[in-house]
Amino acid sequence: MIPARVLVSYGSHGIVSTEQGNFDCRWRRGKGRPLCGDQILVSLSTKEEAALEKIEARQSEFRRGDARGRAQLIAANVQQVIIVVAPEPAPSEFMIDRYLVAVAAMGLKAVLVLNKCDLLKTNSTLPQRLEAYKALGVEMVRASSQGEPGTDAVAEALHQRHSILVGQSGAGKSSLINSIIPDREEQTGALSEATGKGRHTTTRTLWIQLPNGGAVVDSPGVWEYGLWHMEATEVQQCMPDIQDASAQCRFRNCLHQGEPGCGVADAIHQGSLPQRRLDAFHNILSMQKNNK
Ligand SMILES: Nc1nc2c(ncn2[C@@H]2O[C@H](COP(=O)(O)OP(=O)(O)OP(=O)(O)O)[C@@H](O)[C@H]2O)c(=O)[nH]1
Ligand SMILES: [Mg+2]
Ligand SMILES: [Zn+2]
Repeated sequence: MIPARVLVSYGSHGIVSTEQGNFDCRWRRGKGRPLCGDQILVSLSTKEEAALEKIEARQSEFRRGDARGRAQLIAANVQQVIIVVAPEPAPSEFMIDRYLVAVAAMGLKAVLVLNKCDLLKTNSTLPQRLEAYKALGVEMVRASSQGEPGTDAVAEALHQRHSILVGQSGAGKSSLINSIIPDREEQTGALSEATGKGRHTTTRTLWIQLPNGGAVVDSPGVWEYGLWHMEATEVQQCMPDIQDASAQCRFRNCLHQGEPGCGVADAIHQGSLPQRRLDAFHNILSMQKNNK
């Protein structure tokens, strides 16, 4: 048996990377279903085919909620989530807030990328809206794969780490990776099926090794990123600014919807908490209700 990394996972097989090269690998009944990014043990039957023996314990699982609020697993063993946002397509309101709740719930680190800066109009309010997340300790870097300021800052954020790029379809995730890894097409040549022929839209979650250490997962863009089912208290624990302000609420189970003695309402009134963060909290709670 030899160790392998799952580059892409299909229903009954996947492509794995080993010290002896990449192999098509069969998943086997009773051995579990590997995710992109899983570390596994495989046995090599012929030179061309490998079979799954064991999935190693995961350090993390990146997930999303489906339309019914059930958790769907996307990738294993990432350490940070790079949320890619661009002037075009205009970011969906509250999507960043939902990603940040998910990242906190998964115990990962978040980085915001303001991409396609070449398209940024001087009067755009987007940079300012993204800078506001700095108050939550989220780093924001600017990038463009078609002009200034280039992609160096993103390359630096990815260096020696395991990251997943997420965001809306068309935000430029794959273009960022192509610009950071010039030989990417070569590396993923065997995976052309996974990226879809004649289309640019990413259709499969792919693990891509970085030349100087680390790896980046490219994932299909989403229209809306949904959360899996969480209780209101758990959502709040994943929104540190709301959680802090709620320490002053008179009622321990206050949902900050006009209850008397609400510390969150006070914080907004005093200007220490933006109204849109509370709106995001309520947006998440109402999406959670629709899930059930
Ligand atoms: N002007 C400009 N266009 C860009 C930039 N990055 C990507 N694009 C264009 O935006 C479109 C979408 O880019 P992709 O890299 O495929 O976007 P993606 O986020 O991977 O999209 P999905 O795979 O569907 O999630 C393409 O037509 C790119 O040429 C950029 O920095 N500036
Ligand atoms: Mg893509
Ligand atoms: Zn309250």
